[in-house]
Amino acid sequence: MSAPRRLTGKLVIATHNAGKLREMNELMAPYGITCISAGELGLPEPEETGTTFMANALIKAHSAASRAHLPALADDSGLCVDALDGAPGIYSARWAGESKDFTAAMARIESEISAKGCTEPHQRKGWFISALAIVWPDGHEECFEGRIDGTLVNPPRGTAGFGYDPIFLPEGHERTFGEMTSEEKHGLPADGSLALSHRARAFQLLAKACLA
Ligand code: ITT
Repeated sequence: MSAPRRLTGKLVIATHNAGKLREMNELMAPYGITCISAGELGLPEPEETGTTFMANALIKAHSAASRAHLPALADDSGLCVDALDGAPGIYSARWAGESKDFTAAMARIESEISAKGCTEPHQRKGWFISALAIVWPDGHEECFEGRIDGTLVNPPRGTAGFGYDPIFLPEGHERTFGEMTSEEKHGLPADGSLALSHRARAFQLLAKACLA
């Protein structure tokens, strides 16, 4: 196996999700890479036809890299609920519909798990996954995945973050992602220990492999 390819110069952040874009910009900030968003370049949103998080991350990164003629980083992520056999999973964005209504998507999760009688914390387990793919214009790919386990709370708590953050209580913590600062949710510990969020954990692997 060859060594991972290093990232230098400019990088397209291939997302149209403002919350993810902010987190990815914050994660990249210390590394001296010039980040340009898919929105700034007017890139289209490709159809996510994959059946896994990584397949969809690769679809988005290939689409952006070939159009922008630059390396592109995409994230495909989502919330998986144990009691719902892993749903919404890769359909996490789609559960919020065209209007991106995550209040409704969180209410749907709550109604589906309460219909199954899941009231105790141990019956309300879930996990976030982030699949990160970097694709270069010549088609080279580097892939990384991060996961954080937790419990789903009701009612939702906090207004920070985005998406499903207000219902996700990461294991070992007393505040949801929606109640945490961005530094607490996805900051990279200076001592190199494991970061908290799924995206930060995937990014730690990416940084080790592809950033100086
Ligand atoms: P792009 O494809 O343009 O990146 P998207 O929102 O469609 O944006 P996904 O297909 O990966 O992205 O959908 C993942 C959804 O899962 C996303 O819309 C969020 O609602 C949710 N999600 C992912 N990471 C999250 C996080 O850190 N906190 C809260 N919700 C998250």
